[in-house]
Amino acid sequence: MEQSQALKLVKPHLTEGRYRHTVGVMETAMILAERFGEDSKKAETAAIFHDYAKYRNKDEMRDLVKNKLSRKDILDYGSELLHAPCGAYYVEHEIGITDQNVLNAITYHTTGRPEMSGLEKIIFLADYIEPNRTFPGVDEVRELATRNMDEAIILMLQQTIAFLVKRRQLLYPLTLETFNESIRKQRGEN
Ligand code: DGI
Ligand code: FE
Ligand code: FE
Repeated sequence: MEQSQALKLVKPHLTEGRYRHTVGVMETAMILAERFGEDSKKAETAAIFHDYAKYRNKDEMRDLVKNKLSRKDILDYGSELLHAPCGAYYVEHEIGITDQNVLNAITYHTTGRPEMSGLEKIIFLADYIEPNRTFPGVDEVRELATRNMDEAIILMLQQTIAFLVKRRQLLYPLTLETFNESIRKQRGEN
């Protein structure tokens, strides 16, 4: 699908600020794809639709994860996590995207997962470092992302988990598994 066409389809689902974020994720993801030898067209598509369900009805999404997506466990960790797996479902069924790697990149963009594909890593990271993000520590992750995607992801997970702990938010087990696996892999490589 043409970039302009995809952006036109996602726009009515987002606020103005969220649309700006989406364009930032798209541009960042395409740069990362070039840099790390991944398919930049898939990165573009996954990025454009990654937050497609951000503002969907929460009860509808709770019903969807419970009954259609077999991800019932997500319901115990607050409502912020719903938009990722539900977004992939809606994008498949409403937009007609069928590429499983693109759909997985959307499903896992908030938590990551162990053994992510290159495309999944790119969307996970681009969502965090796109130019409109201003969290403390984001520049260090941006710097690492210029040369080592796995190191950038470790720092991003470290900061995200610390942020959640500080606010006494529940940690979703998959977020922790992603972190643990990244650390194990890094140790194996050193
Ligand atoms: O949708 P975005 O704002 O662009 O970014 P995102 O999809 O990464 O969502 C960020 C939100 O997800 C943020 O409010 C923190 C939350 N989150 C990420 N990992 C976890 C989590 N929330 C809980 N409770 N547990 C997690 O492990
Ligand atoms: Fe998101
Ligand atoms: Fe996002």
